[in-house]
Amino acid sequence: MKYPSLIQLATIGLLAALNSFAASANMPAIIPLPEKIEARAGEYKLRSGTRILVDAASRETGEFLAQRLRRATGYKFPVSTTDKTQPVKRAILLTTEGFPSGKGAESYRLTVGPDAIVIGGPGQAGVFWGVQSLLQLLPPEIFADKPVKGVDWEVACVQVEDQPRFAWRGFMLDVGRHFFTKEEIKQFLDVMAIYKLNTFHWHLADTVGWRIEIKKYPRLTEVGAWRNGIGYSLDPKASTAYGPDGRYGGFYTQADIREVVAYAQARHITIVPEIEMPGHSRAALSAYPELSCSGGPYSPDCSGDPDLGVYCAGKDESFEFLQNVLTEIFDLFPGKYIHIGGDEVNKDHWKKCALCQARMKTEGLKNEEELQSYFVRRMGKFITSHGRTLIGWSEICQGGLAQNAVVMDWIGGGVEAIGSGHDVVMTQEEFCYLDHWHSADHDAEPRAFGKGGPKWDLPWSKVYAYEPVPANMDPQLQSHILGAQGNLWTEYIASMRHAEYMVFPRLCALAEVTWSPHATRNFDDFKRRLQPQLERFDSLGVNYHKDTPAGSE
Ligand code: TNX
Repeated sequence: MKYPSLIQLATIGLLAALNSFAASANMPAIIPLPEKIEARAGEYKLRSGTRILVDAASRETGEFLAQRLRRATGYKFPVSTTDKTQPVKRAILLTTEGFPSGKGAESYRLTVGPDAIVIGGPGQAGVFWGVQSLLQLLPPEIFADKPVKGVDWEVACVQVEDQPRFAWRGFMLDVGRHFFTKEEIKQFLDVMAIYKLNTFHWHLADTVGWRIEIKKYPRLTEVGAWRNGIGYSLDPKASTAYGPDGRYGGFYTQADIREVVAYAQARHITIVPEIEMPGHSRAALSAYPELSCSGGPYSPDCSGDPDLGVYCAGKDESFEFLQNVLTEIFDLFPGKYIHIGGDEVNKDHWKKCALCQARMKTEGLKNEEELQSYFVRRMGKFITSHGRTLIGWSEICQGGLAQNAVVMDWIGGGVEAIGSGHDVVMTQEEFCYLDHWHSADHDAEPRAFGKGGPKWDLPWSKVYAYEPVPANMDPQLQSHILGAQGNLWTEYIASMRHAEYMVFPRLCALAEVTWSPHATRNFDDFKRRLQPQLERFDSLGVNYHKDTPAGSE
């Protein structure tokens, strides 16, 4: 008997025996909501020794599931490659065989019947997301790190057919303002995977911290990764990110980066690295001040100089330096997109700099906006020549967009960019900035970003209401919207627990915005499904914002 028919048999057999529940309150609580989900009567029970059967392609996912299940249940889940003679009865089958690829690599089908569980998809990404849905069908304690006694490890029978709405379902973490260790990054990746978020945007360099080892320029991390004091009026004791000499900061070695990239890959998450240029670059310029217009000095400290730091656009050395940095970045990050920042460039230095003005003359550039565009285009050509795609914040649109560039729209520009054929990732400040307040009651919360007015208040209900596709957009152009992303900027964040408090559960709402069909968006149902997610966070030891957000009642 061939595999597909085995799967079909398992599926058909289960379906025939089961009835649908009518009431949605009895529906499983998966976030993000699957495209199609049908509850059935009966349940499947995990037992010690439950077999996980895999085809050759699904081995790694099978091992992932076995380990995850083992931690909380304490049971053993032997993983074996099916040899087609083994009955699926009582086992969990993960397979790519017999699933046509027509629906896309991230699609999957999950069937839970009283006798077997089958997860299938055309590729491993889909099978892996199917595993995440299965985990959410189990009691929340399944996410515990140690065996939990007295829990019935039962899964209510269900049939799920699922695929994402958008290809880019992102989360950005600013490790420049606050340094997160590689273990903390892995914790975020773990939670992202639970919500089928597949893009981790790693903001690796900013004004007050350069966080990635670059072999050719050791001073970037020797000097740029450490500052005197935590700054931002934060309590120094709120953080543990201090070096042996008491300075604040830290960085990832290239070995750390490779480890994290592999960890993300195993969870079907792509990492998009960001190296800020030409602005927000004071940390880099504190190490190599000769790349600025004035020659420095600069420091990565928070006090004093409010200038964000800008590379001199007149010096060829600036481009040479950044190209050498990106060459090492290409080697470490295999993904398609390379983020070059591009936001909030203070152009005052360029206005006063003879070399920048000379560059504008020779290149026929009318103003400093066009000089910024020249900068980004020049880097864009380099990135394209290495087979990658440049992505940058809204401001890369100023003075003309580089060819093939992707815009990350935080303050506009996206719609115009789409009009001229560019792709866009939507991350509008008002809906996607997880450093803003959870509610209007600022006194009840730790300091967050922004003051005065509802613009800065972002309850999860508002994230949930976010629609990445602008109203009235020509349907033909909508495919240029790759997806959306939530961003955590960390000026006012000094610890992992605080970061988690800012991110969750708002990121769960964004996961649903980016994965689930728009037509199924339902605030009350999301609220119902959120409750068990919070219990999952408790089991995971992940912190989250607990108060009922204003406006969600
Ligand atoms: C704007 S979004 C920034 C960040 C800040 C953030 C605070 C963007 C490209 N730039 O540098 O941290 O606002 O919300």
